[in-house]
Amino acid sequence: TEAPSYLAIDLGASSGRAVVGTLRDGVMEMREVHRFRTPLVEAEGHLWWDAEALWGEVRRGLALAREASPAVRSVSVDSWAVDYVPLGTDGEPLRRPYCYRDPRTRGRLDEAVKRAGGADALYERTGIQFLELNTLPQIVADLLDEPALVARTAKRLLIAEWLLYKLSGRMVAERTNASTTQLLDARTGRWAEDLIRAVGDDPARWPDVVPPGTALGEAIDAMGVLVIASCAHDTAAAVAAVPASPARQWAYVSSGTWSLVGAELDAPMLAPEARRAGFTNEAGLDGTVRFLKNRTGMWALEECLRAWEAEDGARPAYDALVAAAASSPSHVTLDLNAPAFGERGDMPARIAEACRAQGHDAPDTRGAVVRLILDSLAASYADTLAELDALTGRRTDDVHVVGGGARNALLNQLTADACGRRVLAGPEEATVLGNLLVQARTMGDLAPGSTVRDAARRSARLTEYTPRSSPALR
Ligand code: LRH
Repeated sequence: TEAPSYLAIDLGASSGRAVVGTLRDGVMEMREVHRFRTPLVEAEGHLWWDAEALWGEVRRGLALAREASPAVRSVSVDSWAVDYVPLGTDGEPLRRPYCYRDPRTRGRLDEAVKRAGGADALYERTGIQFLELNTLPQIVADLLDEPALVARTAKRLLIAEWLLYKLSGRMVAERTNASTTQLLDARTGRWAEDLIRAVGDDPARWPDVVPPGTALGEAIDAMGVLVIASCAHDTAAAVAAVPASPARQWAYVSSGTWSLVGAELDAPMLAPEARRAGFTNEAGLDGTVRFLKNRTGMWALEECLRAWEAEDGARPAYDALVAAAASSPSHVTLDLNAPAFGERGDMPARIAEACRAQGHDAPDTRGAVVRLILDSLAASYADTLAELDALTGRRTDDVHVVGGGARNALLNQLTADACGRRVLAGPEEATVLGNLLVQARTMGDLAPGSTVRDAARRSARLTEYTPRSSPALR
């Protein structure tokens, strides 16, 4: 009999891909059939996602997957979190979705906290870190800036779920993604309806919450392919596929545009210390909690590459830059998590400026800039790991680095050095792997007794990095 295949469409803030996975002897083999830059629109002084172009890429991915592998049985979409498409009563978008980096939410978090009855109450209820990019401040911005549009909004769908709706005709909020809105009750995993009312909105605008692994129905234009809500949040899919061994205490860095640094817990930690340390309790697969902190990831480097590409008229070679960084001495580290680095544009200038503000020279070569970024990321992972261990009262043995950033060997070594822990890197396509494995489980294809993580471990190849010295060994 033919080995079963599935299609994962994974949408990151900088690029998207469609990958066919085939399950053979408990191992998920992956083959990319489509890759594209995530379509972004800068217009009217705002940053938006081009939702219609995204839908075009999803359809193209599905068509290419069916060509490549007629055995594809199911499809799922995951994406970055928090952003949403407002829909009218006819189910059509009322406007483009805003990008979470749009500055319209400035100051809206404070307003949201006020409406929600204070910081401790809001955190205790939702468990979600306080970031202006969250859905909650975005909704407050909508209510204040475009009340007429809100009045016409019948439903809101997060990006992945909007595409699942386009594919299946069913409107849902998948729990892992919905948890990032800051509008879900962290204990029940349902909409916090009274909180939604307290901030001035109507809970009827959100669809029913479904758990990851829910079959939604046949795809509208692909006969016989089942649409499944996998982990719709990319980070949840990646954490589900961390190839960790149950015998070790492990933490993860899900390394992409963002680096999500944290652990998997059985229950949320909702105390004010966790809030003050900036940790979040996002929903994971099967009732687990993703206790993690958003750290700036490859964003800073991606933005430098974009600036240098504009300067040169061609994209600089990534590997050559990392090689130059490897032979550049360490200079200073910056807190790249500071708001000044969160906005689009001028990244090399922002970095130079921040160095001078601290009384240092600006890095004088591109290799030195990249080195500074990687040293800064490693330092920020080490700080976060220390906070994580202090909050959870355990000592991490292994740091699993998954996602595209795991292919950066220099960063992996710097991370091992800074954390004083063994780093296990891979898989690079952890999000896709998690997405595919949850589909396989829903289809009943995982061997009896085999968990998603067991299958992830069998499917992954890991590279190990040991600390060269142990400055941070505590
Ligand atoms: C990573 C990610 C992250 C969110 C951010 C908005 O892609 O989903 O988990 O915090 O995007």
